[in-house]
Amino acid sequence: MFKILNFDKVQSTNKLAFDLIKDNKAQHQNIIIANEQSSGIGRMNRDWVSQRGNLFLSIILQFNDNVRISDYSFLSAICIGKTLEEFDIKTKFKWPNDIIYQDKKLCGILLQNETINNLNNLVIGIGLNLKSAPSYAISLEKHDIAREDFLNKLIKNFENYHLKYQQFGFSTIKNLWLKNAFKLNEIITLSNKQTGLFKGIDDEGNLILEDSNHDINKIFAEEIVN
Ligand code: BT5
Repeated sequence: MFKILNFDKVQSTNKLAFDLIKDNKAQHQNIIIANEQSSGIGRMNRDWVSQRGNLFLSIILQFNDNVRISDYSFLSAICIGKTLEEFDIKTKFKWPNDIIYQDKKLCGILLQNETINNLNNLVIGIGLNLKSAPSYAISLEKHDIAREDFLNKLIKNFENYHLKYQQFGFSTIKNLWLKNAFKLNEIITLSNKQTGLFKGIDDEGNLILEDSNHDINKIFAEEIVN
Protein backbone atom coordinates (compact mmCIF):
# COMPACT_ATOMS: atom_id res chain seq x y z
CA MET A 1 0.00 0.00 0.00
CA PHE A 2 1.35 3.39 -0.95
CA LYS A 3 1.23 6.23 1.53
CA ILE A 4 1.40 9.87 0.50
CA LEU A 5 3.42 12.43 2.48
CA ASN A 6 2.43 15.98 1.44
CA PHE A 7 4.65 19.05 1.62
CA ASP A 8 4.21 22.62 0.43
CA LYS A 9 7.53 24.07 -0.74
CA VAL A 10 10.67 21.94 -0.75
CA GLN A 11 14.04 22.10 -2.47
CA SER A 12 13.55 18.81 -4.26
CA THR A 13 11.24 15.91 -3.45
CA ASN A 14 14.03 13.46 -4.34
CA LYS A 15 16.43 15.13 -1.95
CA LEU A 16 13.76 15.27 0.75
CA ALA A 17 12.98 11.59 0.21
CA PHE A 18 16.59 10.62 0.96
CA ASP A 19 16.75 13.00 3.97
CA LEU A 20 13.57 11.47 5.40
CA ILE A 21 14.80 7.91 4.82
CA LYS A 22 18.03 8.75 6.69
CA ASP A 23 15.96 10.13 9.61
CA ASN A 24 13.72 7.05 9.61
CA LYS A 25 10.76 9.25 8.69
CA ALA A 26 10.01 7.71 5.33
CA GLN A 27 10.10 4.17 4.03
CA HIS A 28 9.13 1.67 1.35
CA GLN A 29 6.09 2.74 -0.71
CA ASN A 30 5.95 6.26 0.66
CA ILE A 31 5.38 8.96 -1.93
CA ILE A 32 6.73 12.44 -1.23
CA ILE A 33 4.70 15.18 -2.91
CA ALA A 34 5.29 18.92 -2.95
CA ASN A 35 3.34 21.88 -4.32
CA GLU A 36 6.52 23.64 -5.36
CA GLN A 37 10.26 22.97 -5.59
CA SER A 38 12.91 25.67 -5.19
CA SER A 39 15.69 23.57 -6.74
CA GLY A 40 14.15 20.70 -8.65
CA ILE A 41 16.78 18.48 -10.19
CA GLY A 42 17.07 16.60 -13.46
CA ARG A 43 19.75 14.18 -14.58
CA MET A 44 23.44 15.15 -14.75
CA ASN A 45 22.95 18.16 -12.47
CA ARG A 46 20.44 19.80 -14.76
CA ASP A 47 17.55 21.85 -13.36
CA TRP A 48 13.90 20.92 -13.37
CA VAL A 49 11.70 24.02 -13.67
CA SER A 50 9.18 23.51 -10.87
CA GLN A 51 6.33 26.03 -10.90
CA ARG A 52 3.45 25.74 -8.44
CA GLY A 53 0.46 23.86 -9.87
CA ASN A 54 2.57 21.13 -11.48
CA LEU A 55 3.20 17.68 -10.13
CA PHE A 56 6.40 16.88 -8.23
CA LEU A 57 6.66 13.54 -6.55
CA SER A 58 9.15 10.93 -5.45
CA ILE A 59 8.25 7.28 -4.99
CA ILE A 60 10.39 5.44 -2.43
CA LEU A 61 11.09 1.74 -2.95
CA GLN A 62 13.35 -0.20 -0.60
CA PHE A 63 14.91 -3.54 -1.52
CA ASN A 64 16.99 -6.07 0.37
CA ASP A 65 18.90 -7.02 -2.72
CA ASN A 66 20.01 -5.42 -5.94
CA VAL A 67 17.51 -4.40 -8.58
CA ARG A 68 18.04 -3.22 -12.13
CA ILE A 69 17.50 0.47 -11.57
CA SER A 70 17.08 1.38 -15.23
CA ASP A 71 14.10 -1.01 -15.55
CA TYR A 72 12.21 1.33 -13.23
CA SER A 73 12.65 4.21 -15.64
CA PHE A 74 10.76 2.28 -18.33
CA LEU A 75 8.23 0.95 -15.80
CA SER A 76 7.53 4.48 -14.54
CA ALA A 77 7.14 5.82 -18.07
CA ILE A 78 4.57 3.14 -18.86
CA CYS A 79 2.60 3.89 -15.69
CA ILE A 80 2.56 7.62 -16.47
CA GLY A 81 1.58 6.92 -20.09
CA LYS A 82 -1.25 4.55 -19.06
CA THR A 83 -2.53 7.06 -16.52
CA LEU A 84 -2.57 9.84 -19.10
CA GLU A 85 -4.42 7.54 -21.52
CA GLU A 86 -7.18 7.34 -18.90
CA PHE A 87 -7.57 11.09 -19.48
CA ASP A 88 -7.52 10.57 -23.28
CA ILE A 89 -4.02 11.95 -23.60
CA LYS A 90 -1.67 10.02 -25.88
CA THR A 91 2.00 10.39 -25.12
CA LYS A 92 5.26 8.94 -26.40
CA PHE A 93 8.24 7.66 -24.45
CA LYS A 94 11.55 9.20 -25.37
CA TRP A 95 14.59 7.08 -24.51
CA PRO A 96 15.70 6.96 -21.83
CA ASN A 97 13.47 8.91 -19.46
CA ASP A 98 11.19 11.55 -21.01
CA ILE A 99 7.48 11.65 -21.73
CA ILE A 100 6.61 13.54 -24.89
CA TYR A 101 3.28 15.11 -25.77
CA GLN A 102 2.73 16.78 -29.14
CA ASP A 103 6.47 16.50 -29.79
CA LYS A 104 7.44 18.40 -26.64
CA LYS A 105 8.61 17.34 -23.20
CA LEU A 106 5.74 16.97 -20.75
CA CYS A 107 7.35 14.95 -18.01
CA GLY A 108 10.76 13.86 -16.79
CA ILE A 109 11.79 10.95 -14.61
CA LEU A 110 14.84 10.92 -12.36
CA LEU A 111 15.98 7.69 -10.71
CA GLN A 112 18.41 7.86 -7.82
CA ASN A 113 19.58 5.11 -5.53
CA GLU A 114 21.61 4.86 -2.37
CA THR A 115 22.29 2.18 0.21
CA ILE A 116 21.15 3.32 3.65
CA ASN A 117 21.07 1.05 6.73
CA ASN A 118 21.75 -1.99 4.55
CA LEU A 119 18.72 -1.32 2.39
CA ASN A 120 18.90 -0.49 -1.28
CA ASN A 121 16.79 2.68 -1.62
CA LEU A 122 15.41 3.63 -4.99
CA VAL A 123 13.78 7.04 -5.35
CA ILE A 124 11.78 7.62 -8.52
CA GLY A 125 11.30 11.34 -9.07
CA ILE A 126 8.55 12.41 -11.42
CA GLY A 127 7.96 15.95 -12.65
CA LEU A 128 4.85 16.45 -14.76
CA ASN A 129 3.65 19.75 -16.18
CA LEU A 130 -0.02 19.68 -15.25
CA LYS A 131 -0.61 23.44 -15.37
CA SER A 132 2.36 25.24 -16.88
CA ALA A 133 5.65 24.62 -18.63
CA PRO A 134 8.80 26.45 -19.78
CA SER A 135 8.39 27.89 -23.31
CA TYR A 136 10.30 25.01 -24.97
CA ALA A 137 8.14 22.39 -23.25
CA ILE A 138 4.42 21.60 -22.92
CA SER A 139 1.81 21.28 -20.17
CA LEU A 140 -1.67 19.79 -19.80
CA GLU A 141 -3.16 23.17 -18.90
CA LYS A 142 -6.07 22.78 -21.36
CA HIS A 143 -7.04 19.39 -19.95
CA ASP A 144 -7.73 20.64 -16.45
CA ILE A 145 -6.64 17.47 -14.64
CA ALA A 146 -6.98 17.44 -10.87
CA ARG A 147 -3.72 16.43 -9.23
CA GLU A 148 -5.39 14.03 -6.76
CA ASP A 149 -7.27 12.32 -9.54
CA PHE A 150 -4.11 11.83 -11.56
CA LEU A 151 -2.22 10.61 -8.52
CA ASN A 152 -4.78 8.00 -7.50
CA LYS A 153 -4.81 6.55 -11.00
CA LEU A 154 -1.00 6.65 -11.20
CA ILE A 155 -0.66 4.71 -7.95
CA LYS A 156 -3.09 2.01 -9.19
CA ASN A 157 -1.13 1.67 -12.43
CA PHE A 158 2.17 1.56 -10.58
CA GLU A 159 0.96 -1.23 -8.29
CA ASN A 160 -0.39 -3.16 -11.24
CA TYR A 161 2.63 -2.86 -13.54
CA HIS A 162 5.15 -3.31 -10.74
CA LEU A 163 3.48 -6.62 -9.96
CA LYS A 164 3.60 -7.59 -13.64
CA TYR A 165 7.28 -6.66 -13.73
CA GLN A 166 8.04 -8.74 -10.64
CA GLN A 167 6.13 -11.72 -12.05
CA PHE A 168 7.18 -11.65 -15.68
CA GLY A 169 10.38 -9.57 -15.75
CA PHE A 170 11.47 -6.75 -18.01
CA SER A 171 10.15 -8.18 -21.31
CA THR A 172 6.52 -7.19 -20.62
CA ILE A 173 7.62 -3.68 -19.72
CA LYS A 174 9.93 -3.47 -22.71
CA ASN A 175 7.15 -4.44 -25.14
CA LEU A 176 4.71 -1.94 -23.67
CA TRP A 177 7.34 0.77 -23.78
CA LEU A 178 8.22 0.04 -27.42
CA LYS A 179 4.56 0.35 -28.45
CA ASN A 180 4.77 4.06 -27.68
CA ALA A 181 8.45 4.77 -28.27
CA PHE A 182 9.21 8.21 -29.68
CA LYS A 183 10.94 8.08 -33.10
CA LEU A 184 11.06 4.28 -33.27
CA ASN A 185 12.30 3.24 -36.76
CA GLU A 186 13.26 6.82 -37.50
CA ILE A 187 16.64 8.49 -37.84
CA ILE A 188 17.74 9.96 -34.54
CA THR A 189 20.66 11.96 -33.18
CA LEU A 190 22.12 11.13 -29.78
CA SER A 191 23.76 13.40 -27.22
CA ASN A 192 27.20 12.18 -28.40
CA LYS A 193 26.26 13.33 -31.96
CA GLN A 194 25.95 9.76 -33.23
CA THR A 195 23.10 9.36 -35.74
CA GLY A 196 21.31 6.32 -37.06
CA LEU A 197 18.10 4.36 -37.22
CA PHE A 198 16.43 3.78 -33.86
CA LYS A 199 15.68 0.03 -33.95
CA GLY A 200 14.39 -0.47 -30.41
CA ILE A 201 15.78 -1.40 -27.01
CA ASP A 202 17.39 -4.62 -25.86
CA ASP A 203 16.69 -6.72 -22.75
CA GLU A 204 18.80 -4.36 -20.64
CA GLY A 205 17.06 -1.22 -21.88
CA ASN A 206 19.99 -0.18 -24.09
CA LEU A 207 19.08 1.69 -27.25
CA ILE A 208 19.71 -0.21 -30.49
CA LEU A 209 21.05 2.07 -33.21
CA GLU A 210 21.73 1.00 -36.78
CA ASP A 211 24.32 3.23 -38.39
CA SER A 212 24.72 4.07 -42.09
CA ASN A 213 26.94 0.97 -42.57
CA HIS A 214 24.09 -1.16 -41.19
CA ASP A 215 26.17 -1.90 -38.10
CA ILE A 216 24.23 -2.34 -34.90
CA ASN A 217 25.34 -0.27 -31.90
CA LYS A 218 24.15 -0.71 -28.33
CA ILE A 219 23.89 2.61 -26.53
CA PHE A 220 23.52 2.91 -22.79
CA ALA A 221 24.73 6.27 -21.50
CA GLU A 222 23.47 8.84 -23.99
CA GLU A 223 20.05 10.28 -24.76
CA ILE A 224 18.04 11.06 -27.86
CA VAL A 225 18.32 14.75 -28.65
CA ASN A 226 16.65 14.82 -32.05
C1 BT5 B 1 14.57 14.90 -16.15
O1 BT5 B 1 15.89 15.23 -16.23
O2 BT5 B 1 13.79 14.97 -17.07
C2 BT5 B 1 14.13 14.43 -14.78
C3 BT5 B 1 13.28 15.46 -14.11
C4 BT5 B 1 12.74 14.95 -12.80
C5 BT5 B 1 12.04 16.02 -12.02
C6 BT5 B 1 11.41 15.46 -10.79
S1 BT5 B 1 10.32 16.58 -10.02
C7 BT5 B 1 10.19 15.56 -8.65
C8 BT5 B 1 11.58 15.02 -8.39
N1 BT5 B 1 12.34 15.93 -7.55
C9 BT5 B 1 13.35 16.48 -8.22
O3 BT5 B 1 14.13 17.34 -7.75
N2 BT5 B 1 13.41 15.97 -9.46
C10 BT5 B 1 12.36 15.02 -9.70
P1 BT5 B 1 16.66 15.56 -17.58
O4 BT5 B 1 16.43 14.44 -18.57
O5 BT5 B 1 18.04 15.87 -17.18
O6 BT5 B 1 15.93 16.82 -18.14
C11 BT5 B 1 16.23 18.10 -17.68
C12 BT5 B 1 16.00 19.05 -18.84
O7 BT5 B 1 14.59 19.12 -19.12
C13 BT5 B 1 16.41 20.48 -18.55
O8 BT5 B 1 17.76 20.69 -18.88
C14 BT5 B 1 15.48 21.26 -19.45
O9 BT5 B 1 15.95 21.26 -20.79
C15 BT5 B 1 14.22 20.44 -19.45
N3 BT5 B 1 13.24 20.89 -18.43
C16 BT5 B 1 13.46 21.49 -17.24
N4 BT5 B 1 12.31 21.73 -16.60
C17 BT5 B 1 11.32 21.28 -17.41
C18 BT5 B 1 9.92 21.23 -17.30
N5 BT5 B 1 9.26 21.66 -16.23
N6 BT5 B 1 9.23 20.68 -18.34
C19 BT5 B 1 9.85 20.20 -19.43
N7 BT5 B 1 11.18 20.22 -19.59
C20 BT5 B 1 11.92 20.75 -18.59
